[in-house]
Amino acid sequence: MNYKDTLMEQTMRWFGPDDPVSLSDIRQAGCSGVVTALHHIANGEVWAVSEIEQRKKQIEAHGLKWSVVESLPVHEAIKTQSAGFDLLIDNYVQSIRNLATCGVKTVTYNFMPVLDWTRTDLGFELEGGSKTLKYEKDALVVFDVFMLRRPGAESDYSVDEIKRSEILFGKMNDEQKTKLERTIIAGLPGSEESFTLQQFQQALDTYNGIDARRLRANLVYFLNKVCPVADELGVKLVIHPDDPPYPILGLPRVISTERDMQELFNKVPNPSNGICFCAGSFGTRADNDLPAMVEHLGDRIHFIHLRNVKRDAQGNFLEASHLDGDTDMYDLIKAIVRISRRRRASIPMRPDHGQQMLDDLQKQSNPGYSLIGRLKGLAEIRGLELGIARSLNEK
Ligand code: CS2
Ligand code: MN
Repeated sequence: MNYKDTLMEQTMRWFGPDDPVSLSDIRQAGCSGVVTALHHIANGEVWAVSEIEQRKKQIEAHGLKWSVVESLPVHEAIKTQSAGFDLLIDNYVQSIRNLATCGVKTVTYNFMPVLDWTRTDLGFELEGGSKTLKYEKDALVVFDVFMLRRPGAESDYSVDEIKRSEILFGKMNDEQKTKLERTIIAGLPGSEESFTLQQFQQALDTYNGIDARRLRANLVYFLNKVCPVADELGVKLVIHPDDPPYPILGLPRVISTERDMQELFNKVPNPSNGICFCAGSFGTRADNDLPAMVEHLGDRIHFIHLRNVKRDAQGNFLEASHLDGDTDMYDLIKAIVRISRRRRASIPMRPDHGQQMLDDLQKQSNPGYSLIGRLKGLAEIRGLELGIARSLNEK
């Protein structure tokens, strides 16, 4: 086997025909595949074969392949097991069948309650003028305690945190408050929901009485229905970890650590039960040892998101350059090269977000998904991987 055969498959996320980044842009960036979803189909409805085929043709017309679905969203009623959830699971299984019929066999989802990923600033300016995504704990507390006024929110934070946030809130003008609210609950790229403050509190209330144990049981229930079919069809169902990987806004989290993952694989050992290894999400916790996680979870990893974060002890983090944050990308990619060789597999990977920079600063783009920053990240990762792979050969 040539060492090139087990290098990661290079992809980028594409949000469909409305994405300001085009398929030819993605092709020019050096990708062979795209990661996309049928975002126009409402969460919970079946993805028809005709719709999947049409999207697939569009992608293939640009010399690309539809490598991974991200995401086939899991309806909130499945997560909370409320009215109609069994029917929604049937629909989910039917979408998986239809995707498999069309040859699309890696499917990403997440099991985060209410919100997909969460940030408090979508345009934090870095030295030099590029912009990045940031999560500031105090801003989240401002939103939770002083804007949303979630019942019982105060008890989730320290006295200091509340004091600091109160001062911060006092300094914010209306425009800043609206911006913070929209940033947290208007829905980031890829998420299927968007809320007003009132709707948001109602959505949180649907989790009353659902703790992590219960949420995990609901996830296991869901997988026990979907995985047997996926096994049969050769589909890999990969769960995206929580972002950030700890409870927020009083909501439970169940996919934040290696332990969470191991527990899930113990409970649902089916081969289709896999993981989307998101380095940025797991890397937000200092107690997650990423290269070790790749080693231990290796056979279950069927999709990789690479990005880096700079974090501090207070729980703040920002999305750093791909080679430049608290995650040692050299160690991480070396672990990926090793497991790919062991498995004789080329695992699809995408640079999971990028900073907004250069010409993109003047352009409309989906936060985290402008082209140039992702191209930079991809190029850095590609070079690092090639260097590691070749030097391992020489040894
Ligand atoms: C996020 C998520 O990792 C990411 O980029 O954009 O939207 C992620 O795609 C989903 O949580 C996966 O289901
Ligand atoms: Mn990710």
